[in-house]
Amino acid sequence: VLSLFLLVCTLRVFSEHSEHEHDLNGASEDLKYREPRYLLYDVNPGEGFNLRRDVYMRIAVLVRSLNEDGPWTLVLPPWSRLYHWRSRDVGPQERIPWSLFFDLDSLREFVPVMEFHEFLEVNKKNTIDEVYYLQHYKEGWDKWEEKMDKRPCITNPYDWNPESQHWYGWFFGYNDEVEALKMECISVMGHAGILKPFLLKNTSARSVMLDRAETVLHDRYGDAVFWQVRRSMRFSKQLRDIGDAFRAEFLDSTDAKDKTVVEKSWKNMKRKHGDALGGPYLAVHLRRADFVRVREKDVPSLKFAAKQLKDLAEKHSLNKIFVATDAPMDEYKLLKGYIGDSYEVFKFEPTKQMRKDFKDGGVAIIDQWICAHARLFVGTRESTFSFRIQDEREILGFNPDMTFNRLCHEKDKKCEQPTRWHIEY
Ligand code: GFB
Repeated sequence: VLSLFLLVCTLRVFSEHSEHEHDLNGASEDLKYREPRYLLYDVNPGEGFNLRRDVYMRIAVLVRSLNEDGPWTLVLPPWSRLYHWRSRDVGPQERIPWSLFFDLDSLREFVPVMEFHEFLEVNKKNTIDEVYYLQHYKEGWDKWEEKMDKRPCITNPYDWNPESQHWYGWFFGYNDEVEALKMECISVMGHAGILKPFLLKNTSARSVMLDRAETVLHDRYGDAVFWQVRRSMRFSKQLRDIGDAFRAEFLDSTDAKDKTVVEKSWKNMKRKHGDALGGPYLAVHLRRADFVRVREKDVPSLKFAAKQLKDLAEKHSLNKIFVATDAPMDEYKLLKGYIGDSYEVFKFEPTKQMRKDFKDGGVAIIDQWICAHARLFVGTRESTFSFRIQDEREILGFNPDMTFNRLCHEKDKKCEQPTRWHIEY
C-alpha cells in the first residue's frame, strides 16, 4: 500500500510538472509508467540544520529537473546526531524523519519525496546501488569552470567490507543496516544541474546517493524556481501550532490581526512587500554558542546586544522583545537584566514533553516561526538560522526594512546591514 501511495504521489507531481511546463514531445504517457529511480544525498557531517535545508533546495531542483526525463523520487536524509543538538535528556536525536519538522505534502507539491525508511521498504533490500562522494579538485583551481570527473578519493569515509563485498558507511545513522554496492569519488566544480547528464546517461542504477552534496551550488540562486522550492519547505503543522499558541498567549499576535494568514498551498501564496504587519513585538535571533568563538567579530557582548535591542524597540514603539537564542540560560538572564524592566522580554520555553517529542531541532523551528511573525526582526550576521527567518518573512510579505536587520559588534562602527534577498514569483 505504501509503495502504491508513493508511486501515485511521484506520478502525480511528475505528470503535473511535465504536462504543464515541459514539452516531452508526446513521450510523457510512456514515461509516466516507468518505475521511479531514487536519488539520495547527504551533507558534510559538521554542517548545521539550516545549511542542510539549503542543500535540500539544490538537490530538489535537480530532482525536479530529472523528472523531465522520467520519474525520480528524492529520498530525504534522516536527521542524525547534528553537531548543535546537544540535549542529552530528550532521548536519541538520531534517524529523525523529515515529517517531524516539515510538511511533506507541501514539499511534494514541488518534487516527489519520500522518507528514508519508506525507501528501505519499497527498495525491499538494505542496499543503495551506487554512492558518489562529491569532492573538490585536489589541485585546486585558478579559473572557474563547470566540470566533473571521476577521480581517486581525496578522503573516503566509506569502508570496503570484503565479506559482504559491499561498502560500509554512516548512512544517516543506519550504518548497522545499510550498505552500498558501489562507491566512487567525483571531483566537481559547478551547479547541481551539472550532475543531471551524468545521472541520466552514465548510470542506470535504481538508487543513487550523492554524498557531500553541499559541494554543488544552486543552479540559479534567488530566481523564481529557487523561491518555489523554498516556499514549499513549510514547517510541520504541529510545530507551527505550538509557535502560534505561544504568539497568541504571550505576544498578542494572531495571523488575522498580524496579516500573516497563509494559503493552504504555497503555490497560491503570493504576497507583496508590506502586506504583512506582524505581531507587536521585536524578535531577535541572538546566535551565540560556537559563534562567539568562530565569528567573534560579528557577535556583540550581551550588554551591547541589549542596548541595540532597546534602541530598536524604542524607535518602533514596541514594548515586547522575543529572544531566540542558543545561549545558555545564564547568558539569557544576563541579557534580560541588561534590557531592564522597561520592556517585557520573552523566550520560548518548551515543556519536557515537547522537548522529548520534537527534540532540539523542533524547538529551534518554533523559535524561527515566532521570529518570522514579529513586526521587526533582527538577526545575527552570517547565521543561516537568521537567513531562513528572513526568507520566511519574505514569503509572508513583510516590508524588507522590518526583516533585513542584524546586531553588530561594538567595534563594528560601519555595521553594514544584511543583503536583501527579495522573493521572486
Ligand atoms: O542552523 P544552523 O546551521 O545555523 O546551526 P548557523 C545552528 C544550530 O544551533 C541550529 C541551534 O540549527 C539550532 O540547533 N540554534 C541556533 C538555536 N540558534 C538557535 C536559537 O535561536 N534557538 C534554538 N532553539 N536553537 C552554523 C552552522 O550555524 O555555524 C555551521 O551551520 C557552523 O555548521 C557554523 O557550526 C559556525 O548558520 O547559525
